[in-house]
Amino acid sequence: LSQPARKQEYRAQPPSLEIRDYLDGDLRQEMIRDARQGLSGGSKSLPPKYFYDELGSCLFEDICETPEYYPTRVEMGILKKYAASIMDFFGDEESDLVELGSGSNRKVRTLLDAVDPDLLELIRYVPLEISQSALRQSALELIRDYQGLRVLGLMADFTRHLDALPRGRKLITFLGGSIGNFSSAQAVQLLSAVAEVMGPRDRFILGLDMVKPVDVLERAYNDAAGVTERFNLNILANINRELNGDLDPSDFEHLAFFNRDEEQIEMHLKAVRPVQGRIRDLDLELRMKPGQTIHTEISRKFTEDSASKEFDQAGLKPLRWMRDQQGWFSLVELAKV
Ligand code: AVJ
Repeated sequence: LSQPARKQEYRAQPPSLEIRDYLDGDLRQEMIRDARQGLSGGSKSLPPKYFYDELGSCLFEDICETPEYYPTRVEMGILKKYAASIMDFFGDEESDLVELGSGSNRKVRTLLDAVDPDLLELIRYVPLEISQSALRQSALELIRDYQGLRVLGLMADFTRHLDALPRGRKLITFLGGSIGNFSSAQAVQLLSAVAEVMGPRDRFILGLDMVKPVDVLERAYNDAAGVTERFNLNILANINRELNGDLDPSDFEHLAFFNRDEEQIEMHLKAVRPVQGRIRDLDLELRMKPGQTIHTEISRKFTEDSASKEFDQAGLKPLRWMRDQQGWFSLVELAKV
């Protein structure tokens, strides 16, 4: 009887980190479905979320350091400039700072650095992230570096588990321009799902990469050091490892170009010779002719008009647009209609 009381004495402070797992293993089942669907028919594709195994997440961090890949740097500049005004959201009552697809914690640090340290205890940081390693490491670093901050990590997929988000007052962020990975219809679906979990006082900060001169766009996805090429090819290594495949990355080359009609960058893996591979866990033979491609990513680029149409359809209204000087990237602050 005396033990529970004792335990409580030791716990002078409430634990500041909790992690909840909403994936519990069904990621593999989903990969099986996605890979079978994407690789069976005539026109082949793989969803870009399979770039982000452990190596892929590192390669993406490296892409952000290349001189050609401007979005991360430009977005950081905007974040720094507007951090204090964005974080004015906090300060009166306990609220959550939700980050969808948090990855590394560089962006949230920029936001937290703009907050009076005495107010940190009003904030609970809620990263929602599919990669367990990224989530744990980043959460531990944050509670170490920001005294008073609480963290609730959600191991989850933001296309399926938004109902895992806490119901209280919150500021949601979805940065980096990753909304561009989704077709317009999918984006409206995702934005609607975000609107669904928002209350009238909640706010949503969304990062958008904007339409700009084609040479700038194409260079950003064809860096001279070949990091984006390795990132693109790594999706094959991920499939090989997870699904027992023997695809040979050297059968493929990296292809990235701007599709002007769709206003999107497209990334493909293009067969440079006849491909004959096998993915055992799918019981699938992959045959491709030289020149045929596996479409691995779209990265849509927006205008204020094209984005506003999707906000409208999703039941969201823009309250302000935060941009860099050249208008290359935007952070939009949205509220529920
Ligand atoms: C992380 C989805 C925003 O689309 O620019 C970078 C991913 N792909 N280089 C993007 C990516 C190739 C990136 N997002």
